[in-house]
Amino acid sequence: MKIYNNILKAIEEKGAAYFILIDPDKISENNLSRFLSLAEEAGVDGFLLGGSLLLSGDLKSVIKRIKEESQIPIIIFPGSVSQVLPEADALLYISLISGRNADHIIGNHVLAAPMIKKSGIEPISTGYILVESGKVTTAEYMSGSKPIPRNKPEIAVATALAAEFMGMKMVYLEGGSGAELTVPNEMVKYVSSQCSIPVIVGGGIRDPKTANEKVLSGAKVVVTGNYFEKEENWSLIKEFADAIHYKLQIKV
Ligand code: 1GP
Repeated sequence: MKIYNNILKAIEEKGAAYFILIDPDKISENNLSRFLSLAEEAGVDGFLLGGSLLLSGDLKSVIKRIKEESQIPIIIFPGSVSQVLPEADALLYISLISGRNADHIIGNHVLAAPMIKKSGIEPISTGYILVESGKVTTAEYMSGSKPIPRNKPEIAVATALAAEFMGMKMVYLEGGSGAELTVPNEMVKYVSSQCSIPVIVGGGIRDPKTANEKVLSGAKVVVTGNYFEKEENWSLIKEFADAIHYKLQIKV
């Protein structure tokens, strides 16, 4: 429970936590050191690693590099059972509860459970909810599941409550990586007001203002991925972190 407790602590102290999703296919290992030190300086709370589809990236070696050069926790964001790697600090044990595909709700979890037990990696049970975001995303296509319509926040609330009642520790409202449209603020607000577990929001967040809107709507963890795949954007990591860590700004 160490990493989960650290996330709760970050939420308590900063208002919300900030995770950056690193796609091992896209990160350039040459400049990784600079990226890591910028993330460290900005106070990033965690790196998510993994994805629905990995082509050439070597997840294990990227984790090793990050561990050598950074203190930021590494949380696996598994697209498949093969991404359960003991080198990471924790793993989002995601159950795709907006879909009705049993493999993504429990089947893969059964396959992964003995590996998790053996490795000692911390599983963080998370209800994963895909939200319609303008176009078909990789997560939607690869999982073969329909996202919740944008104008149906009540379905998102009912699904998130089911996750909470099943004992899951967090709920992830996901627009999908590279989403055209982010999860609507109204949906984030409604789900956050009804659920007592932390709500993670990600997908298509490309500026600090939007990140700030998500936390003001009640998100407790904000995830960005695509935006920092371009090195010219790295100078903005701190601005994103400050927009998310809104409690720290109030104190100053
Ligand atoms: C995907 O929510 C994350 O799982 C991040 O999305 O790459 O669009 O920032 P982006």
